[in-house]
Amino acid sequence: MSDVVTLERQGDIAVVTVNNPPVNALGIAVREGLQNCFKAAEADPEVKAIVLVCEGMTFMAGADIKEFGKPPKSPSLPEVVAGIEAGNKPSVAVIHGTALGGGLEVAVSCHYRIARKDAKVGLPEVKLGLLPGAGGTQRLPRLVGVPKALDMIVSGNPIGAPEAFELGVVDKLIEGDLLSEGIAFAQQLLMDGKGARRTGERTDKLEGVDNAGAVAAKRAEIEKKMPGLFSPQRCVSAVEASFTLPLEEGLKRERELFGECLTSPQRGALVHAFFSERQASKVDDLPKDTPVREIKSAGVIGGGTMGVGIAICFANAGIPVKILEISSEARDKAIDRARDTYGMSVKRGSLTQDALEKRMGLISGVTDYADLGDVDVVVEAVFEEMGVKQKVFEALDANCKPGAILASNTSSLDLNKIAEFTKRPEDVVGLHFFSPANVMRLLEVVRGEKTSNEVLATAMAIGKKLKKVSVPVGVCDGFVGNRMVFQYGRESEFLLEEGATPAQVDGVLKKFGMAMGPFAMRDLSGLDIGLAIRTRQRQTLPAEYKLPTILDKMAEAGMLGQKTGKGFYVYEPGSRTPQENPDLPPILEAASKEQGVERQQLSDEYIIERTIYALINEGAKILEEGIAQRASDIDVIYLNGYGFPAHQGGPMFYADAVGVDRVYAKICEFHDKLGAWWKPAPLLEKLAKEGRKFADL
Ligand code: T1G
Repeated sequence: MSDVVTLERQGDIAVVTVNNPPVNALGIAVREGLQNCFKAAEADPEVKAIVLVCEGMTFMAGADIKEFGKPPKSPSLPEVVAGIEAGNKPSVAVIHGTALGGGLEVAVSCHYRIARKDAKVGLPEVKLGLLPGAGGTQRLPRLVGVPKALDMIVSGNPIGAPEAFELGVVDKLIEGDLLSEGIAFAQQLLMDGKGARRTGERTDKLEGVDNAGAVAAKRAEIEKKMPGLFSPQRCVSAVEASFTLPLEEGLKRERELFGECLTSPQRGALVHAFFSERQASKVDDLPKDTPVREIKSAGVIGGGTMGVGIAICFANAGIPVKILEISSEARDKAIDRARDTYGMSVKRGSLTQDALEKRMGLISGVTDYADLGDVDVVVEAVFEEMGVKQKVFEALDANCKPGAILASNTSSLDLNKIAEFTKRPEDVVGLHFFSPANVMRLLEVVRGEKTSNEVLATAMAIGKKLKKVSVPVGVCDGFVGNRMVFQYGRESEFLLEEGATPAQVDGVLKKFGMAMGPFAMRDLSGLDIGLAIRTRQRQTLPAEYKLPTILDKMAEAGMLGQKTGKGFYVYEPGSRTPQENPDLPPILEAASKEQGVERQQLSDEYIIERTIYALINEGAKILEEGIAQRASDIDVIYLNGYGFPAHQGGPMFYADAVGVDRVYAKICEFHDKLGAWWKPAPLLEKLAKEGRKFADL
């Protein structure tokens, strides 16, 4: 027997135990162990029933993702689950934690399932560019029906054990010891004379429902919501086989479709995104035993949208938080804003009224810095102006207890300068949230020159506690995300001067997979923000760094985006639907004329190269300056903060996919044609010349 799967007999019950930390992934050793143990239990005449249980934090959480792309090793998971289902002795899976992907497929190949009430079950393969490849697309519909199976498999989202019980995936909800509950359930089966109940043989849930209609509806939904993705439609085709083919044929069809997904480039990108997100939380030069300060309470300075969003993050994590505002009116407004924000979640059904009251109970308002004397961390979210930051940090320095973490939410100001406003620069760190802070998962953790290891480790721990994707970054203008998005936005505007329209540029980038085009994004955030940065840059940048003039012209014409009903697009009152702005063409033509540029038709490929390669070039500079630890960290920032499509892996992964040499050659061409902004990053040149990738760094 392998040591990750063991078999022991308790009376006439065989107990198969999996112990493969951290998530009992179904690597080859586990698959071999399961196959051998179930075979041995079947062959043992003393054994009347089999219980499958896992040690550690969770039931099996799926295939071992690290094995993807490597030569397959027998037994395959489909073979293992087929053997389990074929067994003649009743088998019981005892689920805790998260039975995901192959883990749930093993569970549904068992004849019965019991689960801890707080457990979750799901088939998230689609999030990795795959589909359930060990019978999940054939067996889950037999348990929950085709419509629900389609929802679960195409969304990839898990469901809680109570819902799984209602649906019939789970036969009993338990609260006690996993093994005892499993043995008791198996003994009850034997007492009741219940034997093997093979999921693959159950067809009642497939009958009397318009399965074909459900398939057609799901296909239409995918076409509308995720047109660029490769695996969702194949998930549907696999589920379709569950009611159009006998089980064996359906399983064969599933394997064919799984194979198509396994070799798709999207699988590589999505698996890269999965592991990169976990890697990003590791700070390479931080000693493993760095102490982490305990965070039992928090303070937020500023009760605007950002400040309230940050306060909600702490309350959601169960941490009491005080919002400081300059007056009692502003303080009360901030509390009302928090309540309204939660109220919208209650309206949407994603939060109960009880939970709202519980979380609001953790949020209070203060007007005096002295009231923050007891908190463990303070995050300031005040106006982006150094003078204002100075006043705030001097006050924090004078009032906060020794050891309190003093964090700035600044998105572009120099954190090192902010730290110097205090006598404790080692306790100052940047926590750059993305708006809306209580929704966006990304958190840039900005490490100042003097930020101590302990404060950095604690800041990363705060990010994890707030369920953020925390990425450590260095200090520079815009850190990583905004520094790169500036290049992308500027190039987008230059394209308008060269002949493109906002709709064309936005359309091409939406087709590439971006959540929003750059101009729709600018209209949403407000053109005045970009203009303020542009004005500052005009004063500081050398002359050879030309800037587009369209924003200035639009601002002069009062076109500031959605807030004025007119920007790159026009918006009907109360509507966010962008429509063509008839007053824009003259402004674009004037800008082209002023820049001496002949307007022309631009290709989609050229638009992608001018915008996405600008991200890549800046990302390479960020890496060589040490502002980001890894190329994959930059990908994580772009995937989680800027709507970059996960199925493209992130800007640096995309550069590797296109070919660093090809990207470098194109950037050299742009440098010759367009000047200083396109000076190739030396790292890009080095990689191109050495035939290496960003992934090789
Ligand atoms: N394979 C390998 N390593 C995995 C893994 C997996 N499936 N899941 C997690 N890890 C590692 C992870 O990289 C990290 O490593 C550590 O475990 C803790 O993870 C045939 C083909 C289970 C909800 O998609 O969703 O089955 O950084 O930090 O926040 O049809 O991990 O410590 O070195 O995320 O508590 C389907 C993916 C696979 C589940 C736990 N299964 N995992 O979250 O911990 S495809 C999944 C998760 C499949 C079959 C198909 C989460 C979690 P390190 P963590 P967590």
